[in-house]
Amino acid sequence: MTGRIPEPALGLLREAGQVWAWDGDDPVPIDVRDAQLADADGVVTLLSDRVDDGFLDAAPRARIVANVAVGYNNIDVAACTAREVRVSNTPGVLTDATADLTMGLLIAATRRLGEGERLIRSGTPWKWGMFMMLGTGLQGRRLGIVGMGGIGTAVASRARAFGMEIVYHNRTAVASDIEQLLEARRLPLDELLATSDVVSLHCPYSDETHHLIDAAALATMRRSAYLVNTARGPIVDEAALVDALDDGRIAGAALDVFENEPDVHPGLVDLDNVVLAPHLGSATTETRTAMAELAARNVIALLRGDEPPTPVN
Ligand code: 8YV
Repeated sequence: MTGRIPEPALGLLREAGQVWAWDGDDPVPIDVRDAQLADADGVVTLLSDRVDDGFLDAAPRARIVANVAVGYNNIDVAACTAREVRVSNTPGVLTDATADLTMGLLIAATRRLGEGERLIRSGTPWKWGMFMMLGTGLQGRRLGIVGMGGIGTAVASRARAFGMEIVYHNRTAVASDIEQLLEARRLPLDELLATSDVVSLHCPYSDETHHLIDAAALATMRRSAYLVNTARGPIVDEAALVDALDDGRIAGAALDVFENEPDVHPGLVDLDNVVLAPHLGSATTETRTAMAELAARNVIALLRGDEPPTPVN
């Protein structure tokens, strides 16, 4: 294991075999990692590990790479498949936590909670005012969801409870009973961007979605609209977003992920109309434990000769 994972998952792996886990706070040094990979039959990886040919060369015995994340853009899946190395991820168990955080960010942005916090903590004198720090209500507003998988759908059902109208963009339509339940409509991306009051990103990151939200996409959004990103940073052209926020071409943004994580574009830090969170989408004790257990179960199943429960390849 390239990093520490919650104890219940570690326990599952220890019961099943011999375990080595990097225990440092900094990323595992490459030479230490490679010395361990040399004998590993399975590897548990984190979002911060790049699993490429170099990594796989160091792990000639590995038969599975179990990523503790639903996103697996840190893994060269084709390179793994070419070497008959299985890859698994952790879908499902983090859906609610990520959808909850998305709603938190959405409300923080539209109700200016970050600005309010900073005002009070700065010691600036303030008093209640009829026109003080007015935000935007959600009732009757349109939420445009880009990527209507498990997390996008869970965000939609929460947003319905806040009285929002749902539109979505996805390669395929969601099941008609879910569409009906959410009263959701599938739209082309440009129409979704042009008509939504809040745009929330829930698609995977790939070559296809790199800078999906670029200057041109931002220009089609309403001046009163907000962008929320709890998916992956590079889906958004961060420099273009800073320009759009700076010029008031959109009203605000709330971001849990960044283009060059953990670096954050300095322009974002300077802006008041953006809420920033340090990749907390799945960060609850229960969820991280469930993710790690699922990764452990994938390794154990494969090494016992069974099909892993949540394979990617
Ligand atoms: C995690 C995530 O915080 O699952 C994902 O794809 O981005 C988050 O749930 C992270 O990946 C933990 O490694």
